[in-house]
Amino acid sequence: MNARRPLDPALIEQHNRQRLTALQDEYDSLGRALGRRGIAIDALRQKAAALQLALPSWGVGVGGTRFARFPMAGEPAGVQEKLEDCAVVQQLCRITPGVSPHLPWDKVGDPLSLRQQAAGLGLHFDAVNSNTFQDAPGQALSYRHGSLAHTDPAVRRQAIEHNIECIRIGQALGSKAITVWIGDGSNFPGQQSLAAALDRYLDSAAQIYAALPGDWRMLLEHKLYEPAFYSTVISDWGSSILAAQQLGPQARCLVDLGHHAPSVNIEQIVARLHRFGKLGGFHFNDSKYGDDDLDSGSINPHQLFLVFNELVEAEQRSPADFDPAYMIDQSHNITDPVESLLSSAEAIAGAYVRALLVDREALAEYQRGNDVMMAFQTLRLAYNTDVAPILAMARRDAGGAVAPIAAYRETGWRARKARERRPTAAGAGIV
Ligand SMILES: [Mn+2]
Repeated sequence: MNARRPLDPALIEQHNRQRLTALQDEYDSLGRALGRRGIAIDALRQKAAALQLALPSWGVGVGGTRFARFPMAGEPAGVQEKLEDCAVVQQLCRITPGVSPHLPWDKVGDPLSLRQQAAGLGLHFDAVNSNTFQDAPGQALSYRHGSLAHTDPAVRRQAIEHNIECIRIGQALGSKAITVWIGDGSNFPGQQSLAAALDRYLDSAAQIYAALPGDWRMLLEHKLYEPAFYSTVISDWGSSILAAQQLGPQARCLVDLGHHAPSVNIEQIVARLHRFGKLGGFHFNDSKYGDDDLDSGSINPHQLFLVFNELVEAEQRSPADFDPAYMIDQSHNITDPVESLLSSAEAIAGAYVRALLVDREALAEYQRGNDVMMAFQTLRLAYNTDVAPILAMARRDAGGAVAPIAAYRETGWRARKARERRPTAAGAGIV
C-alpha cells in the first residue's frame, strides 16, 4: 500500500539536498577509517536501515509525573491523532514502523478500521499492553489492592478477562504479542503473603497464557517497585524468568531498562535471558534515579551500547532463536514528544551500529588470553566511533531526513496541529 505521509516529502527532500554534500564527505571519510579496520561501511548502512522499533502510543502525548502534567498545544488527543504523530516520527527516521497500543488508554473502537488507518500511514501494530494497574471508568471491581494477584478471585477473573480481551483486540489489529505488567504488590511488611501473591499471579497468568494464539508471545515485564513500594510481585528478572518458564515457551521476559535497582548490570541480564531462550524484548528508555522514563541514551548511552553488544553477540551465537521485540517506553514531560522519540530512535540505532563495529574475533581472542585491557579497548574503539553519518545515510536511503529534528522543526508540524487540534486536559498521574 502506498502510505499517506503526514509531512510533505518535498520539504524533506529540500532539507536533505542542503545537507547531502557535507554528509557524503563525512560518510566517505568514516568509510575510509572503517575500511582500515576491515569493516565495510555499506553493510552497516544496510543493517542500520533494517532495525525496527515500535513506538509507544502513549509516548507521543505529553506525559506527566504524579505531581502534574503540563499539556502542550497541538499534542494528540485520541488514538487517531497519536497514530498521525507516530507516522511523523516514522516518516523522518524510517526505523519506527511499529506502534505499541495501550488498552484501554487507546480507545480502539473498530480495530479493523484502526488497523487500516495505521497501514495507510505506513505503520503496523506491535505488542498490545494490558492495563490492570488503574481502574477504568465504569469498571465493576477495583484494582486498588491488586489485579492478577488480588486475594479476591472475582477481581483476578476481571483482570484475566481484560488481558484476554486485549489479545482479541490485538489479533484484529495484527499484533503478535501482549505485554503484561502489573502494579500488584504491597506497601507494608505483612500486608500480603509474598509466596501466596506469586501463586495467585502464576495461576492468573496461566489462564491468560492459555488464551494465546499459537503464534503469539506473552511478554512479562518486571519492575522493581512502584506503585507498590515494599514488595512487587514480579519485581525482577529472576521472578520474571521463573514465571515465564512455568508458563511455557510462548512466555518471554521483557526488559524495561528503567525497571532495575541502580547499578544493576542489565547487559548481563540480557545475556542470561537469551541463554535460556527467554529474551522477549525491550522497553528502551533511560534513567538516572529510578523508573524515570527518560529519553533513550540521554543519561547512560554506554549502558545502551553494552546492551546492544550482548544482543549482537547473542544474534551471532544463535540466530535461529533470536528475535526480541524492540519497543520504546518513555514519558516526555517537557519536550515535544516527536523530538524526544526522534532523538531516542537515533540513540538506539547508534548503540546498535556501534555494537556491530566490535571486532568479535579479536575480542574472543583477548578474552581467551585474559588480555583484560585489550578486550576492554576492543569495546572502547567501537563505542568511541561516531556512527552518525551511517545512520543519516540509512535514513536518507529510505526517504527519511538527514537531520530529523531539524527537519521536523522546518515542517512546522506542531504549530499547525496547535491550530487544528483540540486542547488536552492538564491533570496529574503517572502515565
Ligand atoms: Mn515499560
